[in-house]
Amino acid sequence: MIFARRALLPSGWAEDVRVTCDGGRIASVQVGGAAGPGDTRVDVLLPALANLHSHAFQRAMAGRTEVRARGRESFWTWREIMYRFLDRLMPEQMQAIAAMVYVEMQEAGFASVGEFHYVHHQPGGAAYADRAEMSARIMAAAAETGIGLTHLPVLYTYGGAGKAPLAGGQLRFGNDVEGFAHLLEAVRGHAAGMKADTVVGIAPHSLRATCPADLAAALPLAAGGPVHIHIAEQPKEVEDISVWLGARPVDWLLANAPVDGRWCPIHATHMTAAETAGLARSGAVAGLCPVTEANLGDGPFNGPGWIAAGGAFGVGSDSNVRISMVEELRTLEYSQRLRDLSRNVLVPGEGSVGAFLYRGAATGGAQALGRDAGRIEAGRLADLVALDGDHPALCGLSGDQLLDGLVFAAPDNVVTDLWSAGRHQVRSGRHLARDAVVAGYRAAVAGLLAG
Ligand code: NGQ
Ligand code: ZN
Repeated sequence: MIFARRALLPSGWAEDVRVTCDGGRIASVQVGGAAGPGDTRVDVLLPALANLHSHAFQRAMAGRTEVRARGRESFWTWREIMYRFLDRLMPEQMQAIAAMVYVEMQEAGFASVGEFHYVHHQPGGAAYADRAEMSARIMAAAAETGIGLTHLPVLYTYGGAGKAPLAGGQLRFGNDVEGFAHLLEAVRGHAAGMKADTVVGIAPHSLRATCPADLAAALPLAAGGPVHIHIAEQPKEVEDISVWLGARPVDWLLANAPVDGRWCPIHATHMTAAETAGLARSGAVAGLCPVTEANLGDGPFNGPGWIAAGGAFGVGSDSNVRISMVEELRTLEYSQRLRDLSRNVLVPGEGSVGAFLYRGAATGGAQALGRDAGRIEAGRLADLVALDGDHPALCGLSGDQLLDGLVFAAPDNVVTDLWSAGRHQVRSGRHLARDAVVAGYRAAVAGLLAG
């Protein structure tokens, strides 16, 4: 049971709110009552966000790709380094790194993660004895940390647009559709042993890593679950797809795939006005990763166009170079201000930017992960985060202004408590498994460096 001095409910802000949970879900929400004995007392209670896009292993590359040298200045040269890095990664290292990432996510205020997972095979491309060995490692990390997992095994068949062959580090990703179906079967077998809020979806990596026929054949394998795909992140990708398929990536997708509310196009950075409106109206959730998009030099999202068309959105930490819920939302808005030479861009009409971004990312992120969460109301998963409203960054703020303080002024450590489907993993700002997970992470990084 949780007793909050203030809580953000679907109807708005409320005071003295008691939330009871049962089986990972919110059982009741009572407003204006008193705390019960043994209640966890918190100050500000919010629906916790989903982190809708993560490649956990990339966390261990943070700080290793920021030196400028000739041939090291683009997304594509970053990707070369990333491929070399992952080519040494062993299953136990994958697990240790993912556990660290999930601890950091929960401490930052994310209750769940969409793990967009493509390192399936051994270096060189041979399958592990258990085809889903690496997925099982991701699940073990989720189980150890208690984060809510939406696992998104990736279909990655080709090395580039026009069915180019896989090369180098990409060999670890490779599956044809038949191999992918086998992988999914094994993944679902492992997932059956996980907590009930675990979700399995699919992720055709990008249009360049699949082809029209394979994409059509793979989509039914989602079986009603989420479908995530990288799209239009870099200008070169837009050019390559336009040359190959005769249309820009988002135009092509809208014309050739049944894009709807189960879909989460990741990045969607380089879109025309018509693509922006069309994709927004499809009901798909834009999977925005503002910190990584800044780090990789992708460009700013067309926020005003997306919002004008009523588009849903959520945020993810993608490369995990930095894991911070507040920085994702902050960077999203600041990317718009820097481009438009304007203030308070991401809100329809008039109103609080922090409140619009937070509420939108809460419901959009949950939708993208196939998670019945994003609002504090009976029946939903208990994905909850508590903040210290007395923190210097927040004291004196209330109502939606508190969310403006959170998004624009607060450090991560305003988070005091976090529950993932009712699992109370962060208390007094610290994840319960932090010490053991940090030790495992340090050992994994040392092992990678020694290799
Ligand atoms: C990824 N990252 O899947 O991690 C990609 C690079 C690729 C971003 N698109 C790999 N930011 O494109 O093949
Ligand atoms: Zn990605």
